[in-house]
Amino acid sequence: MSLENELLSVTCTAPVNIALIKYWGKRDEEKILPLNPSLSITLDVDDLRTKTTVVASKHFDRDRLWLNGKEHDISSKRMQTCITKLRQGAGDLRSDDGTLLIAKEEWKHYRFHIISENNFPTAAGLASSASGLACFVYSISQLLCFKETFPGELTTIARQGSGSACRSLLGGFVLWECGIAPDGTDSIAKQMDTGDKWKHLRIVILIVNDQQKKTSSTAGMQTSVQTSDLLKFRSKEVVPVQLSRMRDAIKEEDFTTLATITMQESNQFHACCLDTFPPIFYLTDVSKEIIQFVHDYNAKCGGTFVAYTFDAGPNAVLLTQDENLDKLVASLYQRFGFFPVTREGVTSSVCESPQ
Ligand code: 2P0
Repeated sequence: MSLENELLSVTCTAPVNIALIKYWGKRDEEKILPLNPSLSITLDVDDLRTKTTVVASKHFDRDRLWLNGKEHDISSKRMQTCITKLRQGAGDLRSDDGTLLIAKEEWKHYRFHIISENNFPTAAGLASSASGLACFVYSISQLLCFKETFPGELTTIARQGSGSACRSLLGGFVLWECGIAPDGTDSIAKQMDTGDKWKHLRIVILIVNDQQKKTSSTAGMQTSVQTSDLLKFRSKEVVPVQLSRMRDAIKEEDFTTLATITMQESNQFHACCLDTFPPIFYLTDVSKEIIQFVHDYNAKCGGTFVAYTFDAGPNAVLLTQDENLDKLVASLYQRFGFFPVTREGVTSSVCESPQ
């Protein structure tokens, strides 16, 4: 059988992940090695995904990428690094009966057309680069029959597309190891916990603003590394302790501790943004009202029933447990009047987690 004139294609989806222990700052810009480990939860929700189709042909003259219907430059160093590393690890393509269809050496003659779509706002602090680059790397790896030379290698490639993307390749609670090796081979993402015992966890996403943020995460964290003493202190002194507590909380199914650390982490990340010079403001007045609402809600209920976390944008991700969901949603509606419909620029959706 010859594939000389065939178009080969594969379509994959990748989910968004939400960091509970935040990644902010790199120790190596080129290889995208983080200052500290981070921990995320992968969201199992159909309306927060990237879907990517990769078509390969010997007859394409170059690699091309379309994102949400618009052609994008694919010549960035990050994307080229990912494609080069994926090509290097390509395997033989065989038919079901074992017949060799494309030998691994042949892939260098193929070029890709990559069509990617996010079904949620891009670059609004909703982890679009995480699901986007994870899907980009994963779908090309599938097409190329990529073979890992060490466990977690694919996550090191996704990491070089965008740091947080490495966490979107796995489900449940995912740890992105900081690593110590200068070549970054030990800075991989691993599933820390399947999340099977956390099926009652619910995520409520409040879209405060779906516009693209002014300061990209990449640029923002660069300035933070250069100017924020708080970030240095946090990565060395705070994150290791919080990560260890979070690990125990996940294992012990301790929502109160998980929720508390999640809020502290979010606050410290945004404090680092404020400690950056010039400061970076991702939270808006509405974001701050949501923070106040959560603390008031918990105080009124006499415990920790809901947590918030904010990434590099104003949109809130709330964590709660199934038994509290209806009450929380009713209170959100009473306070903000934005559930379940869009009102005053704020929308919300509820999803199950983890994946
Ligand atoms: C996180 N964020 O852990 C943190 C919390 C934003 C705030 O990962 O430069 O888009 O591509 O590695 O991965 C955003 O950073 O940055 C991010 P690059 P990325 O989810």
